[in-house]
Amino acid sequence: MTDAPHEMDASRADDIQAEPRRCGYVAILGAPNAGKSTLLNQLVGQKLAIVSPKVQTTRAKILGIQIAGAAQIIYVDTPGIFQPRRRLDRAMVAAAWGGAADADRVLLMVDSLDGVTADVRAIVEQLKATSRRAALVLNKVDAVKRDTLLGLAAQLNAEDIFDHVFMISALTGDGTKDVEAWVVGQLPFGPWLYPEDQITDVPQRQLAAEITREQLYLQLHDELPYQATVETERWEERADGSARLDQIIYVQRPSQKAIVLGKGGQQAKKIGARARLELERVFERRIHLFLFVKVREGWVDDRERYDAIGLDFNA
Ligand SMILES: Nc1nc2c(ncn2[C@@H]2O[C@H](COP(=O)(O)OP(=O)(O)OP(=O)(O)O)[C@@H](O)[C@H]2O)c(=O)[nH]1
Ligand SMILES: [Mg+2]
Repeated sequence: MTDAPHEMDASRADDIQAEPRRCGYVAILGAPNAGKSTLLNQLVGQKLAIVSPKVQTTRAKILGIQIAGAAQIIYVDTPGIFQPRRRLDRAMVAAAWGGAADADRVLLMVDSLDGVTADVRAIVEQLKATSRRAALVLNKVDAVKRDTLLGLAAQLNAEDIFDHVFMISALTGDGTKDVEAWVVGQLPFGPWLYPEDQITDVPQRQLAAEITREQLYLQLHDELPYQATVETERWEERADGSARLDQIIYVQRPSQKAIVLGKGGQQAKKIGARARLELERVFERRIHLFLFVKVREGWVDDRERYDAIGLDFNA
């Protein structure tokens, strides 16, 4: 009798052997605002990467790990690729290409509303120059006409670097299951690289900082969000199951601090209130959020800030 459970375990082990495990990295590349982070969140089924209508929202590589049958897919969300001008730009674009170089497969995501922009053309040229093949993911099908999509697909397919073309909406999830199914078949056979319950490499403190930075992108205008960075300085567990978070918003100039704070601190209050709601949703617990705004002139040339973001200062 005591043998029964043992026998069941053995048969399960056989099942796993019947379908060999696969594991690999799949980089999601594209111009800023293509919808890469939206796709990552959609595929993993959880918010790991922040999303905004502004360009250059994502600053560093983010892993989203998904298990599909016998496969462990490690998606790599990357910063948008564009013509870099400043140090932070360079570090972000270098992080994106680094993600592609390390990946088993590349998905090139194109915003179908924008079409083949100069940035898209430059990415295609770089893929060609490095003999990298990719799958083309035309995104935002919910917002464009079918004819536009077919035209885009034909135009990009002529480049002869794409093994497959997908037309999806990362926002609604339309077509994303097809991407997943294709990716699984592309992954090399081998053991899983991450524990089964791990879904990202982003530490909690950093995700929390990103969620506040998302509010800067959603609530502030022009260049300001780009001039700011957020760090979680303290994460304190409370006996009642809630957590207290202290975060610092670094800006470059006193005039920017005044904008973030707003009249009588109203703007900062609004940013904090929305960020707290989103933090509670993502972490599924009560959060007490304390925001501080500090001027750190030239933080964009401060090595320590790059380390905190996970970027290479010397890229
Ligand atoms: N209509 C529509 N909008 C989308 C879709 N996918 C993403 N978006 C929107 O496009 C904007 C950019 O999305 P992100 O996911 O932040 O884009 P990204 O490529 O990660 O941008 P960066 O990190 O700046 O490079 C957001 O406003 C999204 O809501 C889609 O399938 N349809
Ligand atoms: Mg992004």
